[in-house]
Amino acid sequence: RAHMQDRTYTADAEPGDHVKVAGWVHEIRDLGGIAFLILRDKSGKIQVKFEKDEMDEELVETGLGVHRESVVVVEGDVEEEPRAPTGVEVTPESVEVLADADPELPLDPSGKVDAELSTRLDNRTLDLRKDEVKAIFEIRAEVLRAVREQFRDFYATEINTPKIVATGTEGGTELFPITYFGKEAFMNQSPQLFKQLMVGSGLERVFEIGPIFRAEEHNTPRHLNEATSIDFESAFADHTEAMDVCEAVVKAAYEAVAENCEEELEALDLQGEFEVPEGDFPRLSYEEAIERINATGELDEQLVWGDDLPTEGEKALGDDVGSHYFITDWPSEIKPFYIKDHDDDEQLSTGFDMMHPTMELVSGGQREHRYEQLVEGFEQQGLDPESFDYYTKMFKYGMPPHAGFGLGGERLIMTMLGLGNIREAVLFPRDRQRLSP
Ligand code: ATP
Ligand code: AMO
Repeated sequence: RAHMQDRTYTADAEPGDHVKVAGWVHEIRDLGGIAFLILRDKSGKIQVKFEKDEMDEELVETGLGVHRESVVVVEGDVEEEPRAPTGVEVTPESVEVLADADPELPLDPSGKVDAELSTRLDNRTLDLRKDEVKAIFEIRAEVLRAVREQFRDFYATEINTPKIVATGTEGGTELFPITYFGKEAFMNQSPQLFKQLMVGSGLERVFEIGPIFRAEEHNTPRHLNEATSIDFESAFADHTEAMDVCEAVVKAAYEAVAENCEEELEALDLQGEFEVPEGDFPRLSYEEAIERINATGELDEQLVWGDDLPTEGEKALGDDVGSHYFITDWPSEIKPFYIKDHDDDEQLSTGFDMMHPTMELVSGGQREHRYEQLVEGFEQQGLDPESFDYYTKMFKYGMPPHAGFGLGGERLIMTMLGLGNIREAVLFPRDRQRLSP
C-alpha cells in the first residue's frame, strides 16, 4: 500500500529526482509508439511517459488503461524534457491504481466541456478539481486568514455565538423556525445581540466569522439562505471608527490576495485586472446618495427621503461613484432598533452601509446603549422587549457606548473576483431549491 509520507508533490519534482507522485489522471495522450499520462495533484501536473516498445507490457497496460480521474501513484525518475508541459517528465517504474474512476463522469474536470452551475454544485468534488474553481476557495481561505489577522491587530477577540436562538433580530419574516425539545426556536440571522452583549463584558472588542441563516424568499444571484457573516463589535467606538475598521479589513483582504494568490488569480484570468482598492472609501450621506441616484435618471420614479435604495438605484450610484463607498446618516425609520440615532437629530441614524459598486457588502453603526431608549426602540419596531430580556437586562449593568458592523463573506469574495453568482463562492450553497449536497 502507498505510504504517502514519501510522496512528492508534482511541483517539487526536479530533474534527477527519484519520486513517488500521487494524484488524479488528468488526461491520457496516446501518440502511437509513445503515450503520456498527465497526473494532477494539488500543486500542479506532471507528465508520465510510456514508451510502449521499451517498457514492461503490464506497466504500460496499467498506466494507459486507467480511466481519466482515477487516483494513481507513480514511482520513477524525473528527467528534463522541454516538450513536456512543465519541462520535466517521469519515466515510470511502477504505476498503482488506488481508486478507479467510472468512465462516465458527470462533469469534465479538465474543463474542455463546460457545465451548468447546477451540475457543478451537484458534483463539487469533481468541480473543485478544476484550477479556476479551486482558486476561488484558496482565495476565500486567504481572505479569511487576512481578515482574522487584521482584527487581531486591532486587539479584537474571536468569539463563537449560538446559531440556535429564541428570537430574531433582522426582521421576523426571514427566520427559519425549528423545534427545540418541543419549544419553538430559530436559526440565527445574525450574531448581532450576542456580539453586543460581549462588548459589555471584559472582552470589549470582538469579532466572529460564522454562518447566518435567512429564509429569504427571493432567488437572486446575490442572496444565500446560509451565508458567512464577518462581524465586528467594539466598546468605546462610534460609527466612524467602525467604518475605519471595516475599510481596513476589506483592504487587508484585497492586499493579501494580491500578495499571496498570484497563481490563483492567474487561474481565474485576473492577474492583470486585480486591483487593491486605493484611497479612502468616499462617505456619502443617504441624502446625497438619493440625490445622486435621482440625477442619474436611471430610475422610473424619483427617490424620496425614507425610501430604501432599490437594487437598480444601488447599481446606478455604484457606476457613478466607481469605487467602494459608504452611505451614512440613514433615516432612523429604516434602520433596526439597535442602531443609535444622532444625538442632535432623532430622524437621523448612525447606521451605515458599505457598498461595492455593484452591491451592498456591509451594514453597521453605533448602537443604542442606553437602556430606556433601547426598550423604546423595540416597541417602536413592534417587537416585544420581554422576549429580549436576556439582552436588554445587561444594558442595566454597565453597557459602554459601542459600534460595529457585519460584512457578507461571500459577497466580499464574489465582488472581489467578479463572480456572476454568489453560489460560486460557497462550496455547498443553500438556496430555495438546494438542500443537498
Ligand atoms: P518513439 O518516441 O517511440 O520513437 P514517436 O514517433 O511517436 O515514437 P516522436 O516522433 O518523438 O515519437 O514524437 C511524436 C510526438 O510526440 C511529437 O509531436 C513530439 O513532439 C511528441 N513528443 C515526443 N516525446 C515527447 C515528450 N517527452 N514530451 C512531449 N511530447 C513529446
Ligand atoms: P445585514 O442584514 O445588512 O446586517 O447583513 C450584513 C451583511 O451580510 C450579508 N448578507 C447576505 N449575504 C448573502 N445572502 C444573504 N441572504 C445575506 N444577508 C446578509 C450582506 C450584508 O450587507 N446585524 C447587522 C450587522 C451589524 O449592524 O453589525 C446585519 O446583519 O453583505
